[in-house]
Amino acid sequence: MATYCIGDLHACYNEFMRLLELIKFDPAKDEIYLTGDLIGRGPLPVQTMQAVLELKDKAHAVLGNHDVNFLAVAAGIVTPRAKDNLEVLLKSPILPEVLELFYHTPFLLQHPTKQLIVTHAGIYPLWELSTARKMAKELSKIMRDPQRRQVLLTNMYNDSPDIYSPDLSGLRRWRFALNTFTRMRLCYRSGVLDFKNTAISPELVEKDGLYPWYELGNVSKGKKKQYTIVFGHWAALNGLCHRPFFKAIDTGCVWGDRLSAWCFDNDKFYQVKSTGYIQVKSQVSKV
Ligand SMILES: [Mn+2]
Repeated sequence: MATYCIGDLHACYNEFMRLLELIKFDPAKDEIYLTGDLIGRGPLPVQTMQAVLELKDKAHAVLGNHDVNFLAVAAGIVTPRAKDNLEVLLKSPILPEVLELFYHTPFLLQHPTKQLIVTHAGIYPLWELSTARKMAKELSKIMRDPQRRQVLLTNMYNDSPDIYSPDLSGLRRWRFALNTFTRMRLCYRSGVLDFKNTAISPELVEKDGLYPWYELGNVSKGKKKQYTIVFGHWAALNGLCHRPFFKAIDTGCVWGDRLSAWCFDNDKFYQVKSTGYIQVKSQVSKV
């Protein structure tokens, strides 16, 4: 059985189907781990979510910031932005199924037998894996509870707190966990997160002491069982992080680049070129 991790789909249904063909995906033998941001910005959210629903237990996903934003839009907390292209999904008959799926989609996936961890943005560098697992579980509990979910979705658009403390409680604790699992990119050695920068530069590292989170990560280091952490979210990295235990697999399909799969079992990458968002968008408007 092969385990494939697939990067941020962002509603790029056509590329998703071409990638499944390329890897000769066989639902009888293979399984897929999706790094989240299944929808948002891209052209075909209904078809994409329909495909994910049809894959049933052959596809496992984590929640990304765009998926969580969709939940806030569906709950009437924020107005949908045209550029996110979510309205077609909000009006679709599969909406209840999609919402149910997202409410039960975790923030961290650990493979039952292979040394594989998947999250959307990464693992906060000051956390042991056990803490990350605990925080992800806490957060999922909130997402399944309609009242507390509403509180979190209403108050999630905020960068504070920017550093973890075990004493964090309530909304601040949930929001910190949500921000690390779905939005994190750069971090100071002290553990303070930075949400302003999206690209890595030598100046940021040398002058400001700001590192990609995985440079500081201690989840796999020195452990008997070394986990490979697979993540998406950071399209600007575009292939700059393929290390033995960290794999960044969002290769910017929705921005016109590529959709990528990484196979855990043979450590190979498989990629299809994006047909280009603008081009596909014009197809949508014809429907
Ligand atoms: Mn993202």
